[in-house]
Amino acid sequence: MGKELVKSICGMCSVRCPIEVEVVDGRAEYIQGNPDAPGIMGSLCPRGAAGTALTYDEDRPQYPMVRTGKRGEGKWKRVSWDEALDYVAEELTRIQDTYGKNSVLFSDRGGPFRDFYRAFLRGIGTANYNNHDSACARNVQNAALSVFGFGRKGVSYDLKNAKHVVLQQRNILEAINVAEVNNLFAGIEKGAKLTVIDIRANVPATKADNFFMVRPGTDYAFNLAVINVLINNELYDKQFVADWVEDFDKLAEFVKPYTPEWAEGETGVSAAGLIDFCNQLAEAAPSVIWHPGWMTARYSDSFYMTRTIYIINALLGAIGAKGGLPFMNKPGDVGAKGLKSFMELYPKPEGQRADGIGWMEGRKHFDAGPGLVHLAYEAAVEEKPYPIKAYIAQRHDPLMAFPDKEDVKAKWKDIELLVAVTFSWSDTAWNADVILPISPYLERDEILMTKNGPKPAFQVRKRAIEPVYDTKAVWEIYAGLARRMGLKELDYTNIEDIWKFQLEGTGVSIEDFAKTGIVSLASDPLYKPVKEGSFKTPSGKVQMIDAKLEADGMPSLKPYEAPEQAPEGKFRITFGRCALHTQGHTVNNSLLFEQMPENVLWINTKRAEALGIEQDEYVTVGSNGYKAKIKAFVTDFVHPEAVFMVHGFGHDLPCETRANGKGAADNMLMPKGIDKWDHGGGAIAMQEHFVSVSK
Ligand SMILES: Nc1nc2c(c(=O)[nH]1)N[C@H]1C(S)=C(S)[C@@H](COP(=O)(O)OP(=O)(O)OC[C@H]3O[C@@H](n4cnc5c(=O)[nH]c(N)nc54)[C@H](O)[C@@H]3O)O[C@H]1N2
Ligand SMILES: Nc1nc2c(c(=O)[nH]1)N[C@H]1C(S)=C(S)[C@@H](COP(=O)(O)OP(=O)(O)OC[C@H]3O[C@@H](n4cnc5c(=O)[nH]c(N)nc54)[C@H](O)[C@@H]3O)O[C@H]1N2
Ligand code: SF4
Ligand SMILES: [Mo]
Repeated sequence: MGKELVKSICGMCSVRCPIEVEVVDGRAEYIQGNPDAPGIMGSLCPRGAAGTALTYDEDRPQYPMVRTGKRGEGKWKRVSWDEALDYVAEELTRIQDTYGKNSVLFSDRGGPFRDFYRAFLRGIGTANYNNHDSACARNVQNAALSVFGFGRKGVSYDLKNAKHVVLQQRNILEAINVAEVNNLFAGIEKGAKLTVIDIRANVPATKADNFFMVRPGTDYAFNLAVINVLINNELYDKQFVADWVEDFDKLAEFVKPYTPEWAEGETGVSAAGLIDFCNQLAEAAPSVIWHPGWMTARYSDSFYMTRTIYIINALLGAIGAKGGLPFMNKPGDVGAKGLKSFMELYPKPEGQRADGIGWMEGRKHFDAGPGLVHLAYEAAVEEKPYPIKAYIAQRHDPLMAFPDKEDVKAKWKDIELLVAVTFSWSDTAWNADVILPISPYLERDEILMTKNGPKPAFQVRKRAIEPVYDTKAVWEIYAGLARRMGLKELDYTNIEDIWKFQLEGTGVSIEDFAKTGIVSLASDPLYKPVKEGSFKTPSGKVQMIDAKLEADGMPSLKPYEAPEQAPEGKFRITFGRCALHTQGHTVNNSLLFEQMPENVLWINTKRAEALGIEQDEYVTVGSNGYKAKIKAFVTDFVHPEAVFMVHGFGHDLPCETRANGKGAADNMLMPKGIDKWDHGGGAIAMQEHFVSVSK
């Protein structure tokens, strides 16, 4: 067999960096970044490099399984793929015949590989497709829609050409996207300034020109004061505002009370520092990127906070600007034809969504496409507007991604069929009725994906090696279910035919991917000017007043409310990512586990002293009956009101031989947290909880 270099796409997180895999005698030996890919330059993050350990991990589910004991008891029977798919298809049919088409709920991680299985969902007639995003970036998505009329991916970040980058609650050097990191450093080398606004000194803070440690939960106050200064000191882009901002006068009136001196009292950041920062921004405008954030499921005002970020970018003229937030290009923008969609083979399913999005009072302003899955769990409990009796979690671990897994499990108790489609063990898989194990990314082909951006492209994920265990690709699973449920349009038996369907009419053929794995649809990056039609709001402008939001009973310009105070002696729980792990699903990866086997609890020096806690000592962190042991990281560089930990630890599954029992689970420190959500943006407010810490 010899040595081979296969171009593919990383699957260790949702960024999907282009990779090159060295395969020796059929075994994946080494992974590096695809040297032909723009922005990657052959580099990968540590997780991407550890993909081989996922591939050869004996701890992962190796074959399809059906539960034999009670839910969550861990008793399984090995079945063949035919048995597993027959069982799921029969159960889905029975449930739909008994309770109606929409009684099947589905959720996934989102992303560019969804078209085929979303077509399957349309084919079987359920309206209840959801992604995971109410635990992630939904507030950003809905804030972008509210201000610009297009979603968060309607703009990109021109980090290479920026003159000032602002990271507020955005940990760009640990919550990694390799191309973004490389582009940021290219920008910094050319002289870009970096400002970090955070509740602790994260890694980006160590590289920053300005670091503002804000009181947890007061970012909205900080931003309102920035708008106040930009307007009062006339530091905004007057031409851009005159041409493209609607109801600017209402904004100006609204921010009047929010002076920098007022904000100092709320946030702890000096008024003089804030004013100086605003002057720096104005100097760099329009080549400024104030990143709107990513994991923003944190507070009940995170949606409004994110709206202010988009508004500030607009005031600085950065929307559509080089070095700012240029408009994203799709294939059509550069004169190319997009991939043909399987979803279009079927009509949109009829009936109301179970989560109420699009039709229920207070939920009409949300983006209906991927829904808000936590609200569909409510429907499962109440059987309103109809019963939910089957649930497929595809590449989604809601029991770890949402707060308080016992509470979430209780909401699922009347669901008759729980299916986990996954490549690793997870709380959700452990609690399921059927496990359909996916081949990890090195072992599977995937439908073609489109990468929108300055230069849109098509990309292919090709299997680098044959499956190590009895697992299947995502398309094989849904083609198998489609075959059994009479959807002959999706009854494919090889990926080449799928690719051929997708490429129809594009003028591109699968051979064009052979050399680099990527087919670029433009030769140069395209910067589209702001013009008529750029903004998809009713007025065609950046809107301060969102009529849809107001019709749902919420103000567009919401007065600031101070965050709840921690009860005496307690701390606000905060969390984030680290460079070495992806969410909860790499902790058991042998290479990454070796580098970082547990998380630590960041605690401010003064507060630790008062509790008699010393550096590296194990402490107990607890809330509402959950208690975990975790090592203390005592530091001046975290706000005294908060403790911080990396998410994804504290596993308790016996099948995960390495991760079991290591570190603490932040998600367990948020009792019944799924019921606390931001009604403006739709995401869970995970940092509205307090914990105790003891020696
Ligand atoms: N308390 C707390 N909760 C959080 C967070 C937090 O920081 N703290 N972070 C939030 C964020 S930002 C997110 S994005 C979510 C993440 O949580 P999820 O949306 O659930 O996503 P993952 O944990 O990445 O993956 C879920 C499952 O899919 C499996 N999987 C991974 N890749 C694949 C694949 O390619 N195919 C298939 N079929 N399965 C795959 C994994 O093994 C894992 O079991 O959690 C959110 N929840
Ligand atoms: N290595 C790695 N990279 C990843 C992921 C991963 O799991 N591992 N996951 C990917 C995913 S799904 C996502 S959503 C992104 C997340 O990307 P980010 O949202 O950028 O990452 P986080 O580390 O969750 O949080 C960012 C920062 O918010 C800070 N923070 C917490 N509370 C507050 C607050 O009240 N105010 C302010 N100003 N700051 C606060 C934290 O200290 C942290 O530094 O990362 C992606 N990239
Ligand atoms: S950021 Fe890292 S883990 Fe994520 S796709 Fe890129 S290399 Fe893979
Ligand atoms: Mo996320």
